[in-house]
Amino acid sequence: MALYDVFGVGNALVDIQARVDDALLRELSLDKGIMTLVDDEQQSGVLSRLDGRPLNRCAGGSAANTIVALAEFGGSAGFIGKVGGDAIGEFFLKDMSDLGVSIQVTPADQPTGTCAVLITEDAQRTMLTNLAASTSLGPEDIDEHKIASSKYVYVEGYLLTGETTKAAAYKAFELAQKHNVKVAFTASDPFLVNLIRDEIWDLITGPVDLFFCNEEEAKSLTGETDALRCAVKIHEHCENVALTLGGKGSIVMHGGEEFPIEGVKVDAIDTTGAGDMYAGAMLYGITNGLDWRTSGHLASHAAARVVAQLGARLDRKFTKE
Ligand code: 26A
Repeated sequence: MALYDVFGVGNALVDIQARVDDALLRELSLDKGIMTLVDDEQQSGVLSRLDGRPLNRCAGGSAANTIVALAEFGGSAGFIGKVGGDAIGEFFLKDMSDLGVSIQVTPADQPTGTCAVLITEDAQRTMLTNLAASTSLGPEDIDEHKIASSKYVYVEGYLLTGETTKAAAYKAFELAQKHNVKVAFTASDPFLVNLIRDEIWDLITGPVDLFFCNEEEAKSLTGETDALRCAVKIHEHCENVALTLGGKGSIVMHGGEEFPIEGVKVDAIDTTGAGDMYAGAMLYGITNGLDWRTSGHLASHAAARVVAQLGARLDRKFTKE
């Protein structure tokens, strides 16, 4: 009997969210809707520009959000990541464990990573990520027993951007295969697909049992212009595919069958974490006896709800800065 439905491996970040106007993005020379990597100094500079605005803080990181979603649905979930031995790191640990996530985090010498999430009127999120301690997650941090005790291991594509975090990801794949644990993987970001397209093909043809991607990532990966053709092409290589289409719903592929999942209409407030929530709800469904179509519906509804509120979680309680 598996102890955990899903064990996630990812960057442990604390999100600091603020609502901003387009003018501030222009002043900071930021392209709207994308993620930019920053260092300590740049992050402090951006955060100081947010002085006086209400800021919300919560444990973030893409895979961590997915794991939290799964825990919120009542699934048994665990997470492996790396924080610094600082107050922000403690905040991350407490925030995750309060939600019932079994967490295995080895403290690093660097400060805990942060993500400034700037939310504009049009519900888009622009992220500045200072990975800091997260970058030192390595293969030695991947606990074989935890992986072996799970139904699925969930790995974020973002890990493939760093040398040691990439080795950690491959260690997780290797241990999952050794113990017959399934692997779910998310493409994470269109920039990543452009950067390592061939490697992503190798992964989805190899260890990955369930692949999550959005429309932009799928198009970049396959070179197709039609979402369904993208899904079919990916499914030729990968057992299970969940391709999200934003407000238009999603396409789930399983066993040669295609399940189109219609979108759920909402007044969008903040798209942060919509894809993470989708993956969390989907993984909850398939590890708790729901079929693929039903899991897809659950995921679409959960993602729509998260878009209709601030932050990456359902019914979240914010901690004021
Ligand atoms: C390697 N990078 C850039 C990242 C991230 C990240 N999670 C992992 N690695 N940059 C931003 N995030 C997280 O994405 C979530 C929304 O999907 C943010 O913490 C945010 O909660």
